[in-house]
Amino acid sequence: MKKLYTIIALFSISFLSAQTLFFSEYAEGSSNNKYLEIYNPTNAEIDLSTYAFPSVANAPAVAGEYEYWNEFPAGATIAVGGVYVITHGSADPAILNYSNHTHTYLSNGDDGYKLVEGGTWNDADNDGKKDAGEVTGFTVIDVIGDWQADPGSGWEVAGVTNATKDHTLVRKLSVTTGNADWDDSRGTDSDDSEWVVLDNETWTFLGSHPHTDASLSIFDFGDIKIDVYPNPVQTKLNFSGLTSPVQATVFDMLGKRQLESKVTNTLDVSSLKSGLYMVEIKNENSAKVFNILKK
Ligand SMILES: [Ca+2]
Ligand SMILES: [Ca+2]
Ligand SMILES: [Ca+2]
Ligand SMILES: [Ca+2]
Repeated sequence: MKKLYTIIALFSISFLSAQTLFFSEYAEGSSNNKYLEIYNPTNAEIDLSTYAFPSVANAPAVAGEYEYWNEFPAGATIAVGGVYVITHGSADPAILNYSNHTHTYLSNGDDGYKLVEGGTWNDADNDGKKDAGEVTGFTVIDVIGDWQADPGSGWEVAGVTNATKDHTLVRKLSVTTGNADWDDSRGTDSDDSEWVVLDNETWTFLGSHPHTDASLSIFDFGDIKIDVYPNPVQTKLNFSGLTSPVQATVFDMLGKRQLESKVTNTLDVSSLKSGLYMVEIKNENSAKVFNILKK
């Protein structure tokens, strides 16, 4: 149990000090059906003027450095719990419908993108453009791919070869902040990856985050699989797959206990105020911590 409390404490600290915007979805489909979705998990609207999404095309000119400094349009913001969608300008209308910003050079599978904040610009050649190497000192918040080398056609994610090409990637519900470590984020299999790899041209999850579709929210609890939904939740959180009651405890972002109950099928969360919470479920053999958003 000590270990679990340590994990909870760490989670709480990260919520307080380091929760950031992150890439919630990525699609590299057929022709120009490409997009990046960015999610705001914080409790404040975020002004994107100090953020950028620099990239490298194929192999980087200088390993580890960006080639193209891509900025958000003036006045761009992301609401609390909202998403910001960057699409190719010639994407399918079903994608363009959700577009907040169009950008022509999105990845065709082997081009690394990073979500970054801050940085200092020195316009070395005085051309008014933020050329490669001119912006330094920025903080990398999240990544899809890296700037180390051309991966070939695409990067492997969750054990799926070339997952960044002709697939849609959706960030798991359990992810609450960005991760600058691509190898850690992509993982090696469907359990340790922060991403769910979906078929080419899957756009069902575009335009919002997080998602609780069965394929995204089922997780292992001991030797059974359970599904928790809906999320975001308004009144009742449903548990499917549990065969005997578990102890459920709900903590707020400060790590303060807000609810405690035995649960087999549903947990009434109607008394909670709106916001992000952490739920711990446990029985004699297993324990699991996940996040919910109360509407
Ligand atoms: Ca493609
Ligand atoms: Ca490319
Ligand atoms: Ca320049
Ligand atoms: Ca989404």
